[in-house]
Amino acid sequence: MSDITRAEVCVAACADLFAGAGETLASPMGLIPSLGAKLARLTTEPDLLLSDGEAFLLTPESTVEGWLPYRKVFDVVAHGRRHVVMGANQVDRFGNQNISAIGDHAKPTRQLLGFRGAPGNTVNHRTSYWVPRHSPRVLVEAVDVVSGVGYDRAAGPFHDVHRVVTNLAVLDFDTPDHSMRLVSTHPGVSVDEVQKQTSFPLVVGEVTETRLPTDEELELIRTRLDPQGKRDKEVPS
Ligand code: F8G
Repeated sequence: MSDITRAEVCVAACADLFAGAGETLASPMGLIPSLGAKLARLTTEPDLLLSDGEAFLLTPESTVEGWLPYRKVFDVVAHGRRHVVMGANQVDRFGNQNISAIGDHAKPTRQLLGFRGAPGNTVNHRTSYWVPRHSPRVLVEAVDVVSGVGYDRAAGPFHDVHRVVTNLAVLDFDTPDHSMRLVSTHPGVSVDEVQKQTSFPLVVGEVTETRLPTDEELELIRTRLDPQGKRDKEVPS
């Protein structure tokens, strides 16, 4: 199907983040990760729990199916049956993430969101990142401030930075020193292009092409999950 968009490839890659998750709370930040979590729930992961981030558990069509008030989210974080997909202003080769500030900490040039739940998330349960614009200023050698904790810092037994999905590629940390590795490039993207848009040398082994969504997944994305096509605004083809 030649009309599959880059955004749809990214949604399927985000759905694959939850492969094998079972009865886990998915906490996807942003549109594409949210579509991915809902897609996983409707296909391979029927037990995945989706929260509205406020008080309820919802079905993919936003019907209330449970009560999860804000304070209870902290219990789930500590318990560890959660997989958060956070954004990142910067993410480095060991998976440290920055959503707090840019520049020298004593006098930042930009104040961003703050630390939010990032430190607690990364020490307690599986964390992935979504980067809609893969560029050298986001994929940096070292982050300016550590919000989410990476593999080069002592982060304890539950630390598990799983993958980074970007508009160009899928990356992970499955290397001897947990340095970021290129897993797959999206159709039409070369390994060179991904490297050029990354400030540090990626580990490049057997790189595959990111899979295309199946016909069933495309149908779900286009008719049930995002009929207005908002996904293509976040990731233009
Ligand atoms: C930069 C860069 C860069 C941005 N280099 N400059 C500039 C140089 C840019 C702009 C300006 C602004 C558990 C839990 C929680 C909770 C609980 C429960 C979490 C504890 C819930 C509530 C809470 C955290 C969830 C996310 C973040 C999702 C995104 C954003 C973004 C963009 C972060 C990517 N590299 N970058 N600039 N949150 N958001 O040129 O300059 O800075 O830039 O889990 O919360 O508290 O905890 O951020 O920045 O996951 O992904 O989209 O702020 O919008 O506008 O791009 O234009 O002003 O000159 P942004 P942006 P200028 S878990």
